[in-house]
Amino acid sequence: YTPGLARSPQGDFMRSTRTRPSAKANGVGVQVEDTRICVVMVGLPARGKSLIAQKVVRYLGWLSITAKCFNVGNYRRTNTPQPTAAFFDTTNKEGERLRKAAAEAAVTDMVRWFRHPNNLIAILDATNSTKSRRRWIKDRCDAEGIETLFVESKCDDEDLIMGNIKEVKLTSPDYQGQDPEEAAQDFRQRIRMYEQVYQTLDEDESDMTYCKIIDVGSKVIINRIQDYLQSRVVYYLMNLHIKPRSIWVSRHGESMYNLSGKIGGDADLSPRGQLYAQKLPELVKQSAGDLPLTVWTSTLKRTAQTARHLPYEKLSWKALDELDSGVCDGLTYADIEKEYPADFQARDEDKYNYRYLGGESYRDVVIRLEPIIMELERSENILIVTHQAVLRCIYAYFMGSSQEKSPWMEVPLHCLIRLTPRAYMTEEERLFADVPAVSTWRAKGSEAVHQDTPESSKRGSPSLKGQTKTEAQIDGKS
Ligand code: ADP
Ligand code: FDP
Ligand code: F6P
Repeated sequence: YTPGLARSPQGDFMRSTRTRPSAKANGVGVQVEDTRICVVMVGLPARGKSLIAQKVVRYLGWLSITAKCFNVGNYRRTNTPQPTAAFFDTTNKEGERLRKAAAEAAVTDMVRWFRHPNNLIAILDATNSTKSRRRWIKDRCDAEGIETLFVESKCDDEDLIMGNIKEVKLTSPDYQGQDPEEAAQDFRQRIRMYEQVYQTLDEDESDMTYCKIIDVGSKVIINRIQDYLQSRVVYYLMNLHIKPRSIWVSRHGESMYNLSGKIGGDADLSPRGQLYAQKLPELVKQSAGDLPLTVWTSTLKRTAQTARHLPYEKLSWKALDELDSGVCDGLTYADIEKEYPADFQARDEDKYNYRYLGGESYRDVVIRLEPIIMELERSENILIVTHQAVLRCIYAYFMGSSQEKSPWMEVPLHCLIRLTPRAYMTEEERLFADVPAVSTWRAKGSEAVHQDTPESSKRGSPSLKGQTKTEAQIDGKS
């Protein structure tokens, strides 16, 4: 018997074995399938394919669905590190041979990767811009019993494409050490080479499963979406946008329960917590200026009280309520260690998967936060006032933090975190209100230190006061 580990750490979205081919329902009402899917990106260069691929991998990883991106450009760089546009001319026989070799190497590695039973979704990130190339990939996957989902990004907005080239392509290793203006012209010329042979997904390919995203999602065409995982990926893609925006997250102000070291509950703010609530509008203004914002809170009193002076539209979500600590609700960590010693230890050993008796695990919280993430992807500037565990889960989605680390992350009270999605990564900024608060953080294997948050926790990594810091380069192209 392992306290709290009622469910396999494989997770709620994973099938339990590969020998059961049909769809089945799991404990939280989410259907999972016994499928392996190769998501094949399609489109001219600088259409956001890599950005989409990396976001999908991060989203699926957050949901414990093992996914990996195979970027053909990285394979091509091993044989041709810094090609000029002429390399991509389809009349260039040697170029064609080397590009095909790179695609072969990526597909071979991908097929090998799929042999591991936990590996479910691969993204083959290349232009895959001709019908013959796509047919070849489909045949390779069919032979291995791997489903294919073609995802095309089609966009002809010349200004947007030039903007994309300047934003991401000039820093590519392909152009390292080169003059930016010449590099931009060469990349534009590279795109022209692809334009000569590019074939958009069309009726001839109606036997294929595909999703065609036109003009950054203003129109989406889907064909033959077959199962749960495919529709999940497509639904996610339909919600993405690229408008510049930020997401601000804060824990509620210090509560009376925080002061006494108790977990859970629905306590009021302490006097210091109320002071944070008063200072929050100024802190937000300092970071967001006059940007329009919507505030999301949980349904618990301490978040509503924290948000009450904020002059923005507010929405409260049950899904943002704190991790349910079940029979331990209202106890201190010291009480739990005394009354439920085996549980206390089990939680330390595997905090992400440990489920409180009659309560939740971090894994459970991630599952219930999924609609919040989807809504966040659709939205623009949002400020979320929530709780320690929930904030860690939302942060983990944006920063790609691991399941081992994220439940232990230190998030001091009275601190506002700004997350700004950029191409291939999320930028982080932390701002502290000058209002002391108790520390609710407990390091793995230690006693809870029931004292005010020390200044060092605000200064040391990753809490750079008021400075911009990139926490994680999410699976960036090398
Ligand atoms: P590709 O892999 O197609 O060469 P990248 O992913 O490297 O392109 O390009 C990233 C850039 O594309 C970013 O500036 C991002 O804002 C932009 N972008 C993201 N999604 C789309 C889309 N659906 N259509 C056009 N541009 C997009
Ligand atoms: P990437 O932007 O990912 O670097 O520029 C287009 C490019 O990808 C090349 O670097 C890469 O060699 C090629 O696409 C891979 O796609 P194809 O195999 O379809 O040419
Ligand atoms: O102590 C504040 C609190 O939000 C509790 O209500 C909750 O149980 C706890 O933090 C979650 O943090 P951890 O998972 O580190 O115990």
